[in-house]
Amino acid sequence: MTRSALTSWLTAASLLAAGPALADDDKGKAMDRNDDGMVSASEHENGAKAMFDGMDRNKDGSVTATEMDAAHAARGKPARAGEMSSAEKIRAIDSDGDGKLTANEHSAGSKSRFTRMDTDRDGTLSQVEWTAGHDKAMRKP
Ligand SMILES: [Ca+2]
Ligand SMILES: [Ca+2]
Ligand SMILES: [Ca+2]
Repeated sequence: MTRSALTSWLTAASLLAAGPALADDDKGKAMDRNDDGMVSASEHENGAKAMFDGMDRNKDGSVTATEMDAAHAARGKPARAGEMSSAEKIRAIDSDGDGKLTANEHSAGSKSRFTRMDTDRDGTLSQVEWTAGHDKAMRKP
């Protein structure tokens, strides 16, 4: 890790301590609870659950594209060019195809994403795996 990468990593970690408003790119770092530089499966699962709860604004147990858009807007991070829209992100893991995500659909989707991102299959995501995998996951096919 270069010094500047380490610095931004540490900055993100301290931003997390300051508040829940996180940019997409900082999510991997935010999930790294024990600060060992790796995201374990359980850290990833907890992070995904917290993300889901944060997006489910009306607390009806499911997340719609509108809610996901609102969550992104609240973080000041609308979808970037070339990135999937909220509707597309939902469609990718919406197993019953009703256009919204339940907590189960979201957790199953994030688990399979974790497996795909863990390219060396050691059960944790390094910063490199996270960055590469996340960029790929968010890009339009
Ligand atoms: Ca909802
Ligand atoms: Ca669904
Ligand atoms: Ca790994």
